[in-house]
Amino acid sequence: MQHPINVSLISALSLFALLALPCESKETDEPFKVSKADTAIQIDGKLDAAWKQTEVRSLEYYRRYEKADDRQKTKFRMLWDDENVYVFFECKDKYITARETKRDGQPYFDDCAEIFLIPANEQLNMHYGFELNLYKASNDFIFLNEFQNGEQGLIKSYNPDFDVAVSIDGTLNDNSDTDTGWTMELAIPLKLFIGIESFSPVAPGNRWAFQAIRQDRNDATGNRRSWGTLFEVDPEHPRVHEPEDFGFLEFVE
Ligand SMILES: [Ca+2]
Ligand SMILES: [Ca+2]
Ligand SMILES: [Ca+2]
Repeated sequence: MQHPINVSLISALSLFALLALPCESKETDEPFKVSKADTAIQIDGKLDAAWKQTEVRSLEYYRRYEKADDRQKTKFRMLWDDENVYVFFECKDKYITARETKRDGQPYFDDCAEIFLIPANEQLNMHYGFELNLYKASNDFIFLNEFQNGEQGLIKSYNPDFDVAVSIDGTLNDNSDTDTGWTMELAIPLKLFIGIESFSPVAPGNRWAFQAIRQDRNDATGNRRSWGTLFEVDPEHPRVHEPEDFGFLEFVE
């Protein structure tokens, strides 16, 4: 007696097992070390002394690059103290561009720095997002990966106060010359996380999940840009908001 249905079931189960194989886990990656700032941080876009004492890592995972200049170097750093977490992007850029000026618009079509924070030691289905272009136009939000029926929800009305400074070495929106690059420095107040700060407080040895992204637009018009991430996104589904692609940071003294 034949049971073809069982064979299909086994095949389906094998396929499912294959598909369910986890990607290389970010939990085994070396966490990104975030040192405590031993002096007051001036938010001015400059790499002052305190920034020399924390880990620096490049955003090596490039996507959507087409041209020779689409993979420009980005160095990333973070610090913390009792008031803020600090973020510093240092970006090489031959063609510095910006258009968006409104809050919660589309800075991600410009040269843009982005950090997504899960203030917990687990890749939860939510993150705080900060995306800023060189006009400091901020798209800030709380992202919910599964709001309802498996669909994402985006709370863009989250409009926190935080400090940001940009410095530009080159000419903005003028591609007749060759620029050198830009920096962005952020101070994100810990009070933005009131209510969940007890789960993984900002203190030595504790971890948060996070992702850092740099968007790079080099054309005067259109929305074409490449991007680089600190942690690799799934090449089959290159989307920046997937928590399983987030890595971890660790607060250290
Ligand atoms: Ca917002
Ligand atoms: Ca220029
Ligand atoms: Ca650019």
